[in-house]
Amino acid sequence: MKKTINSNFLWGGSTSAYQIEGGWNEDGKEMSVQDTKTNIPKNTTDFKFASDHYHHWREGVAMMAEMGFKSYRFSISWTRVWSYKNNKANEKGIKFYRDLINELLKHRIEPIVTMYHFDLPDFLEKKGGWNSRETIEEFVNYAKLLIDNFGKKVKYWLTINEQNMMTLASGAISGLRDYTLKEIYQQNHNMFLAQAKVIKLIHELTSAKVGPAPNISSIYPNSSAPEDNLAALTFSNIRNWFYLDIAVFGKYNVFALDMLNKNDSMFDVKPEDMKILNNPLSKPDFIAFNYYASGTVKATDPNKNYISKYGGKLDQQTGFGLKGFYEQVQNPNLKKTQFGWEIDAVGFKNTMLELTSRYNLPLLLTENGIGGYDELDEKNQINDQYRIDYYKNHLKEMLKAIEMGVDLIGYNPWSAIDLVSTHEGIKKRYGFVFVNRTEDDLKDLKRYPKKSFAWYKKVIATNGKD
Ligand code: BGP
Repeated sequence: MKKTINSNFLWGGSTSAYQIEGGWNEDGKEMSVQDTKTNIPKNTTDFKFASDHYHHWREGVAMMAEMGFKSYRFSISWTRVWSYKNNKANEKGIKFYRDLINELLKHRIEPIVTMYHFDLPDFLEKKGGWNSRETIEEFVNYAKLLIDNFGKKVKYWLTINEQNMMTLASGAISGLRDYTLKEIYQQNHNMFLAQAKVIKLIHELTSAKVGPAPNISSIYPNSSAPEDNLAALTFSNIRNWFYLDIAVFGKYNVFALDMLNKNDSMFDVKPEDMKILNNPLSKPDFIAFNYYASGTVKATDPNKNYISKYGGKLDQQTGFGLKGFYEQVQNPNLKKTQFGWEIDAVGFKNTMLELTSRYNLPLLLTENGIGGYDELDEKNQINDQYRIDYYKNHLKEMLKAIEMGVDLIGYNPWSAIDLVSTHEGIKKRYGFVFVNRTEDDLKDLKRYPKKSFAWYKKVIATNGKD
């Protein structure tokens, strides 16, 4: 029988705490690395007010319910629920998320909760951040707090959002300094240990399902030259599979290890670490993944002293390079978004097929979408047909992947509501709902459904037929 989208498919949308909430210092919230970021480019919104979801969340949930959401993927702000100043839980912060979760459940929207989305407490960063093993235990304690408070209601947990981008593009994401290769991989190792411990905890204490949420992209070679193919294999393994091989198989990826050895940058592993990473209770139940675009690379020219570690402009989708291994290039076959990210719906299908053939686990899409400039017209409407076109093409390929046997349990595009982009500010919008504010003017923060809102509502109502 032909496989198709299940009737209990988790159609929804996605956000993250620091990009949507605002209320940055309210009700006892402390600073995260996003609040203390100093490298925010001029004229780019910071995260102090964001979309002011902290004061508009009920209206936000009502609009999600109107679209027919079956799920909402959001993150909890670590510094809102735990006070390092008082060394205890912040009850007001806990209440915020308890109310949010209850409101979602009232509307039959399944909460999919990310524990950590780019917003490490500044207190921990100052003590060494993920380079320090202390952060592992802090993360476990924080996860325990979340399980104690929300564990009875949350059925889907995500441990860490885009660990791969957080480490490989650390400057662009969290504004922290450029780390050495060894430091980056030490951070990775420590995060893997933290994740393994938390997955085990969730399995021991609850009946919920849990998975990691990396950013995964199909990687193409620039040509059919064997050297370019090796570059593509290497980048794909370093960017994608390194982060999942360890979580699923408990093994470090050979391409990444080779690259680290050649750079004399191998991280420290304690004898007991591999046991922690291989505990059967620490295995994910599904793989959550974020997909925006594919990537294309070529071999690097050994005589060209062209890059620092990571080459030119770096963000989640562009600018990766590692001397002697790969250099990311533009793909002449693909169109680009207004913000320069390539658009590749077929790559979305390919990515799911690669994930499935490699790990054979259920998949959950936790981010996919297109950032662009949206403005209210004279009738207070937003015609974001370009967003509808993007989604239509991606959903077509998603269906093909499901028909081929990919076990995709949900689609939660980025973003449910407009929010502040990681490095482009509020001008780069992703939502089905427009939030009326600009870079430098908070205006009235009123919410307006965009054209894509009605379109997505129909998609959900027809289970993907639109
Ligand atoms: C992902 C992040 C999100 C979000 C999204 C869009 O990598 O998990 O937090 O920001 O990318 O990226 P941007 O805001 O940079 O356009």
